[in-house]
Amino acid sequence: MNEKQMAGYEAAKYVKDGMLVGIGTGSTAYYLIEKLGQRVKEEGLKIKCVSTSDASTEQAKSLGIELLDTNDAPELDICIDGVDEVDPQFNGIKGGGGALFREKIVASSAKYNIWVCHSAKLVDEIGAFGLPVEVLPFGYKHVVKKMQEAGFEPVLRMNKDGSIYETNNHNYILDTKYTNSKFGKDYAAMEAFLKGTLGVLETGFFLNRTDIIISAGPDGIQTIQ
Ligand code: ABF
Repeated sequence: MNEKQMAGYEAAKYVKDGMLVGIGTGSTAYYLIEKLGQRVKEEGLKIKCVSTSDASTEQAKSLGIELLDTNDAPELDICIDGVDEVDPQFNGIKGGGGALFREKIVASSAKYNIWVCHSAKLVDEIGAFGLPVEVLPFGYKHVVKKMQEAGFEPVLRMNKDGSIYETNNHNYILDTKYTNSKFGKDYAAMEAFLKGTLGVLETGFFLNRTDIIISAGPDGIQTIQ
């Protein structure tokens, strides 16, 4: 079992019969969904899930997991998702998989959040990964200009074939270096500036938005409160 599988499978233990569950996106959340599918099949686990991406929806459907639209599930019992980078203060970065907007909506509707990750995602200080920022395609170059003026370094995410990457919401993503911005390490101020910029829809800053982190590495599983 690889580390991401260990973390995903461990997190699946927190899911109990009758729960409404937010299921995340990415290669670690993949294993959470896989284990939930096994439990539905083998134990008759009764859960309803809200997915954060088309990819996770397809995987859950293929495993016979019952899905709900987020609009039909006002409050979830738990949401389990991956993360790209997280520091000891639980300042997290998400969006490497392009699902940050739906992930933040689903996570915000849950009573309890868990992030699952390889231990390599645990850093002393966030910054190396960059910050995915979801923007409306209409006028996105005006957003780029405003961000550059504030010291951010946004780069439009592209597909391998040279086309512009689009999220499941048909928006664009600006992958953004932020360590040279005028905000220093004030991530909350950065997020407020970005969210106040016309055309920015959501950022990959997930600041203190999880209750625990389950990480797995060469030394095994670690649950961080
Ligand atoms: C998801 O988890 C995404 O926001 C993020 O890109 C992804 C990364 O995790 P993994 O390493 O598990 O693919 O929340």
